[in-house]
Amino acid sequence: MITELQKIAAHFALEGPIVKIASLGEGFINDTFIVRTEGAAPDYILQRKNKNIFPDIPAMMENIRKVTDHIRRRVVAAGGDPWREAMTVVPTRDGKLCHVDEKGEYWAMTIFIDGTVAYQKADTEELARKGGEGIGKFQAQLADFDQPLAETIKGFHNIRHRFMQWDEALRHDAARRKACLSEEIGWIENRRGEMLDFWKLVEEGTIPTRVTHNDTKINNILFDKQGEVLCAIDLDTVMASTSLNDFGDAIRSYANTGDEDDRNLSRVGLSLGMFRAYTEGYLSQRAAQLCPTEIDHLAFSARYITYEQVLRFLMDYIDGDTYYKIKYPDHNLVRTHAQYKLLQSMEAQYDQMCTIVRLTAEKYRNEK
Ligand code: GN1
Ligand code: MG
Repeated sequence: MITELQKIAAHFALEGPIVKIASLGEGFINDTFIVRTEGAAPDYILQRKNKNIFPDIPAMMENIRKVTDHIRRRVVAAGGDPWREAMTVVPTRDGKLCHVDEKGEYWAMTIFIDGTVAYQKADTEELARKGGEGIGKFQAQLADFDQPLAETIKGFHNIRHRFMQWDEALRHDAARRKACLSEEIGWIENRRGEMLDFWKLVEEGTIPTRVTHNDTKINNILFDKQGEVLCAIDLDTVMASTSLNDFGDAIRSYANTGDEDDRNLSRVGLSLGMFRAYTEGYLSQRAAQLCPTEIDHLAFSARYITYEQVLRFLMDYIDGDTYYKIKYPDHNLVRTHAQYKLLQSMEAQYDQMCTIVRLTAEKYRNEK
C-alpha cells in the first residue's frame, strides 16, 4: 500500500523526496494521508477524494484553488503569513489540480501546515469564541469574491433538495428498516413546513447567497499552539450558499455538550454559554456586513442545520449506510438520536438564543 501511495504522491509537484506516508485523521468521507519529506521541504496532505460523494472532483478542486488564492491575497494584504493562514493546493507535475490513478480514483494534495492544533470538541468558551472568529474571518475574507463556483454537491444544505432525496429514500426503503422508524420519521415530517419556510427566504433572495464553507465543525479549523485561528481547512464543500448555514453548522458542533454520536443522550444538549461565545466571535467579524434578515435568522440556522443532520443520518440509515462511514451497525441511528436530542434542546432554548444574537449584533454594530 505504501509504495502505491508513494507512486501516487510522486505525481505531484513535491519540493523534496518522500520519507514516509502515514494515514491521518478519521474523516467520514475522504481518505487522508500525510506525506513527510526530507529536509526543508514542506510536508503534504494527500487525499483520496470520495468520488461517490463528489461527482466532479476537478470542479471541486478548481473551487478550492480559486477560494484559497483569494484568501492568500487577503492574508498577504493584511500582513499575515500566507503559508500558515491559507491553504495551498499543490498541482500535479503536469499542472492539474488532481491526479487520477489506474483505478480511476481521484487524488489531491495540499501543503501540510505544521505546529498546529485541531480540536474534535470545543472545551472552553474561549475556544468557541476563537472558532467563531475563524469562520467569521473566512467569510469576511471572501466577502468581495466574485467568481463563479461550481455546485460541488447538488443541493448540499438545501432542504427542498434534501426532502426530494428523503421522499425517495422512504419510497425505496432499501434496507427494509422503515417499519421500525415511525417515531424518528415523525421527527422529520413534523418540522418539514417550518424548514421550507426558512429556505424560501434564501430561494427568493431575501437572505443573500455568499461564499460559504459548508462544513464548519470545529475540527475543520486549524489553530496555532497559542490558540489563535490560522485558517479553515477541508474546503471540499466551498460553494455559494447562505452564510447562515456556516453559523448553524458550527453551533451544531461547538455548542453540543455531548458527542455527535453520543449513546448517552443525557450528555447531549445545547450549551448557551458556548452559543454565546461562538456568536460573539462570529459577529465580531460579521455584524457590520450581514443584513438584518440574516441576523434575525442566525439562531434559527442552528436548528435548520441540526435538523438537516438528523435527516441526513436517518436517511443514510434507511438507505442501508451508503454515505457516511460507520463504525458499528446502528451507528447512523445512534447519530440520528443524538442529533435529535440536540435539536430539541435548541428548540427549548430558542428564545434565549435569539436574545443573545440580537444583543451581540447590536453591540458590534454600535462599535463600528
Ligand atoms: C461529513 O467528513 P466530514 O466529517 O468532514 C459531511 C458533513 C457532515 C459531517 C457530519 C461532504 O463531514 O456535511 O456534517 O460529516 N460532509 C459531507 O459529521 O457530506
Ligand atoms: Mg468535511
